[in-house]
Amino acid sequence: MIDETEFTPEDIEAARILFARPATFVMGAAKIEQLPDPDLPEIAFAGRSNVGKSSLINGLVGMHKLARASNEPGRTREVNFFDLDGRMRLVDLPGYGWAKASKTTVKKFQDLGRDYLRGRVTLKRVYLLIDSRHGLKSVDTEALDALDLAAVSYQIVLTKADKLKKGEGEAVQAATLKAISKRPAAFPVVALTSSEKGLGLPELRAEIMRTTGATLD
Ligand SMILES: Nc1nc2c(ncn2[C@@H]2O[C@H](COP(=O)(O)OP(=O)(O)O)[C@@H](O)[C@H]2O)c(=O)[nH]1
Ligand SMILES: [Mg+2]
Repeated sequence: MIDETEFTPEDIEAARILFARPATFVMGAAKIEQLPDPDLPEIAFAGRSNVGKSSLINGLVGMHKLARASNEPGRTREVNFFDLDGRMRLVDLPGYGWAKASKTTVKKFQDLGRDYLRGRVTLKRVYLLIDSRHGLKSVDTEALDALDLAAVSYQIVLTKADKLKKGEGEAVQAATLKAISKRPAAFPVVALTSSEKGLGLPELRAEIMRTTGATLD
């Protein structure tokens, strides 16, 4: 979990209020030319298909159906933009590692994700989601390399912690932290979350609020 001592109860409360405000779907972009104007700070969520990106966005804003959460990989082949209270955008990036998609399709949407990551001036941080039951896999290494290359600040977020046994979360957090310790653009904290149970979400909201510089007024 994110080190809670980093946030005061006031920080956590302010973030709770902010994320309870209206969140709306802005658009899904299938091409780099279709992105919205870069006029708001953005936070992006990346990770393999099915890792829990859409569920995490839903969990953060407390809406079950804002971002589509589904087992159908075809629904996540766009860069999806969500507006939070006109103050920031949450960005759902195309998932990688789908077994069923063709090589060309995979490449097309990975290129889109990569172009977005490289060129987006308003992008404040990328959260790279990793299933806490599996830890970092070789398919994730390519994503980490791309993020380091793009020099975008990123942080690992472990998902589905509700599926772990007691103590396993801390172990996978420590192992993941060790694995990324030499990566230049990695934020040296690994968050442990469960969108299902809300674990780690108050701290993640506070961190996003801080990272984007968003305020309540
Ligand atoms: N148990 C559990 N399941 C989750 C959690 N987050 C997502 N899931 C499930 O994992 C599957 C994929 O989630 P989704 O958000 O669509 O992943 P995405 O492809 O990365 O957007 C869905 O069946 C979700 O219900 C979680 O925190 N706990
Ligand atoms: Mg999704």
